[in-house]
Amino acid sequence: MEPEIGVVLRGVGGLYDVQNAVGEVTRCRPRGRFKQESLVILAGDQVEYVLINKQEGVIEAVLPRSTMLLRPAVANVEQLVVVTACAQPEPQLLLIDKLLVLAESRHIHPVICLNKIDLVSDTVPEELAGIYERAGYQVFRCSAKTRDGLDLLSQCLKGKLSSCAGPSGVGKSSLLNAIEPGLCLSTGAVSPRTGRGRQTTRQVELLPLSFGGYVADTPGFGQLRLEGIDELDLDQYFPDLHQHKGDCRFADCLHRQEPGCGVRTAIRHGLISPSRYNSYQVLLEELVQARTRY
Ligand SMILES: Nc1nc2c(ncn2[C@@H]2O[C@H](COP(=O)(O)OP(=O)(O)O)[C@@H](O)[C@H]2O)c(=O)[nH]1
Ligand SMILES: [Mg+2]
Ligand SMILES: [Zn+2]
Repeated sequence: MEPEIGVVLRGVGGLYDVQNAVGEVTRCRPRGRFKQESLVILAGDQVEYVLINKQEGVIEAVLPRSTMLLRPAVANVEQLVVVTACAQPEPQLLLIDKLLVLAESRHIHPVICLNKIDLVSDTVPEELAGIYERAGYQVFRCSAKTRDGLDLLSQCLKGKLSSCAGPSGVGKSSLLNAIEPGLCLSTGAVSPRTGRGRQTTRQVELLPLSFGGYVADTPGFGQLRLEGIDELDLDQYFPDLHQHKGDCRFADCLHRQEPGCGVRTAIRHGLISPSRYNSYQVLLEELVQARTRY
């Protein structure tokens, strides 16, 4: 029988739900050699599988991955939607910048969603959006509650494999529920008893969107550590800083105290948002600390 190609939606106790191009889902087990060769299958993987009957199949091969996120692990994410609330909880600019660096370093296209605009006056989202639009990012101003901005966000999700990221309580599940009412994701920020989000699943699941595309419902990228980034490369993942690097006197300028630094000149001229440079400095220090810990 001709093998089919599909995308892994979720793993279920050693089996995998695979969806083909016309939306049919087949529960598949991996070929025996996957275990022998300790090959891992992730949500988001494109796989080749053969049907053994109407509902069951066998995964024969995993196609090469274009991108890869860890903790939670999900393959082939094209777009990272960095979600923040305008209030409740307060935006954490450092975390937003860290998620943007993560995406940039993995060649995943990041966009930003400012949720809960209904809770604040217009100046709050405009100030936040200003920081990120100046840095070249697309910013969506949304409210899962009033449905403001959801059409534009849906358009951005259409036909792509996206993942939402951001701290618990910002409204990731609420946004997805509002965009795709059939999903019925559980919402409600923090359980007062455990202090943790109510969503306890650590498994990643890809949610098919009725208008085309998938969103990974991840438990969030909580303990986010930047790993495997060279200190000298960090500025590449800050496009707004990086565009001034050519003006630095030294090619290996880290934009700290070096003389003739084009990045710091740009900041003095108001061309870079101070919060972005602050995040760069904090993350650079984190990378230095991680390197010198041994
Ligand atoms: N006012 C307001 N509340 C929201 C909005 N989006 C989500 N919430 C509330 O924020 C809380 C956390 O939402 P949830 O979707 O669980 O956040 P998640 O942890 O990021 O998935 C819930 O009580 C939601 O009802 C919004 O746009 N406006
Ligand atoms: Mg949630
Ligand atoms: Zn410099």
